[in-house]
Amino acid sequence: MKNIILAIIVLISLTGYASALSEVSLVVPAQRINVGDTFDIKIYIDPKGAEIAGAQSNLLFNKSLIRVNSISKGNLFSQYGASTYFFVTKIDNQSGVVYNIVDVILGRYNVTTPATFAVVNVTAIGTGSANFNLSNVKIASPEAQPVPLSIVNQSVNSYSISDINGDWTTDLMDIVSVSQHFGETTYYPYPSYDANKDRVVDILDIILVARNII
Ligand SMILES: [Ca+2]
Ligand SMILES: [Ca+2]
Repeated sequence: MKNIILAIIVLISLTGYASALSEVSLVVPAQRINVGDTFDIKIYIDPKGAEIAGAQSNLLFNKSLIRVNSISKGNLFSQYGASTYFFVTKIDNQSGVVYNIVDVILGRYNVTTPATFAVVNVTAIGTGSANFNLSNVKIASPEAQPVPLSIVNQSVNSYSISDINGDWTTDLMDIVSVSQHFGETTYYPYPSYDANKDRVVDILDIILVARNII
């Protein structure tokens, strides 16, 4: 009996010390992205039970594929009603870096519930696989101590509108792909074969492909 109690005490102690790392992750759209599309990427923070009061991060992106339009504050640190101070030092589309996305709670409060830290509005300007990487990420406890964390980066494929089957070229196979759905009605998020996203697959979609085939 004594051993069992001891084992339970040890187990509780271990659980207490083995706190999970806070996780900072990028969330990208589920729908297909074409060149010219503007969309949001979210920086999401799950404190995994830790009390946190502020965070900072850079965001690296492929400057030939992505243009960053704006960064807006998420609800992570204000979700319990606290005021926060949010700022971004610089959006550098020439270098492909957003410097210092920062948000901090005003007053001696903290949050423990996962939520969006910041929303990055971007436009796809080229075709290819665009990587998004967080760097210099720091999360602060209310006692101004660093909170151990892990990072989950993401990438987004950006296609030409005429590359219906997503194989990075526009050819007759893309016309075949549209023809197989000809006459169908579509719904959001629109499939690639409704190239102009007007809810019907017709000659207008075929033309968007055909004019890119020599
Ligand atoms: Ca193709
Ligand atoms: Ca259409």
